[in-house]
Amino acid sequence: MVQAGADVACASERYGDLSCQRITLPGGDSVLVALHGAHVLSWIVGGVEQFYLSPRAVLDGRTAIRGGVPLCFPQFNQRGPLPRHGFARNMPWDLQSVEVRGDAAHITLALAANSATRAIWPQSFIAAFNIDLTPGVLRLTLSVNNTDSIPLVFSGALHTYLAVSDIARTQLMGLEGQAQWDALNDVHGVAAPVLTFDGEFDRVYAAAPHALTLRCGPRVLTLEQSETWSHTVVWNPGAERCAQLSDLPPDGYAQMLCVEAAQVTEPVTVGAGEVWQGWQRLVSTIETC
Ligand code: TA6
Repeated sequence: MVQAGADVACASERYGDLSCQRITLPGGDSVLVALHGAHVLSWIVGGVEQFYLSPRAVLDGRTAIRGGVPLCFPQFNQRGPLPRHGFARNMPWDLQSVEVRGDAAHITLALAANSATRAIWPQSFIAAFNIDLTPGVLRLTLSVNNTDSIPLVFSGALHTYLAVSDIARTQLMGLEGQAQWDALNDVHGVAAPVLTFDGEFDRVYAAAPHALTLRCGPRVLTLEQSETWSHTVVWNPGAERCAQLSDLPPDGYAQMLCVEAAQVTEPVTVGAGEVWQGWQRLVSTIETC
């Protein structure tokens, strides 16, 4: 169902081999989502792209897409028997609705258990992904409805690839004092006041009870996540690891930083018949002198 007001452009389009939906608000902000993986490919604010999407991303409708917002469910990374980061990012989702009210747009996609999911995960479920767009603000919400008679246990993430103009000049603030696990060296510690990036970086933090701030030049992005996600993951492959990833160009690492609302070390349990929800909210601003 598509309902749009007169000033809001709402169009189906192709991106590579992917079927996508684009919404453009009257002020020009837009979001582009692929039905493959319910994958948000682009979020433009004031003419500036907020997400990194690799020019070498494989857009064949089967492969996980490098960039944008991969939706990792029902497994984070290799913490279980399922494909890396779960199957949801590699599956076709249904476009359920596109609604526009005034200067706000809402897109809902859904994925229900099917023969392909049951072949590797014998669990009934309906997952929904809500994309809420208002000027300068994007909120992404994953809902997991356990339609089974047994508990549903999952981990996962909104694996958001933020675009930065130069990773060497990028700072992430707001995690100070939070528990930190460096996945590269398996070392536990505590987060510094300001995170900076000068090589491969792959860390899992206990989620902070307040917003994080990403700063790169005059561009400032504020990130919040619901309390239902226990962790925030921060990832950049650095130059050497980037060179090993065929779907990233050699300098791709310098233009991206993943800041993920995630559930990593202990999974979520959703009781039979219950619904879990988790969101990440991004606010984009440009600082003027
Ligand atoms: O979220 C960080 C992480 O788990 C890293 O360990 C890194 O490998 C990244 O995800 C990308 O995973 P992918 O399967 O998309 O290549």
